[in-house]
Amino acid sequence: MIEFEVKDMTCNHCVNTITRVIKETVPSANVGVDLSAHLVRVEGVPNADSIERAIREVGYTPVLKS
Ligand SMILES: [Cu+2]
Repeated sequence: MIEFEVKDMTCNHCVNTITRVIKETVPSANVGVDLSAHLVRVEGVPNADSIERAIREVGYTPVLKS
């Protein structure tokens, strides 16, 4: 499981945008979001890099948590 903190994810619109772009990047990914904690959890992706890049490309600032 990969986990990002995305502090500028602040509402359901952000959640929808981020979830969509992750699914566009890896259609089989499982995405879980905790909006109040600003956390995005992704399962089923080969590495964090492409997901991190995709989230940045739609305007957010993900920080990979280990
Ligand atoms: Cu928002």
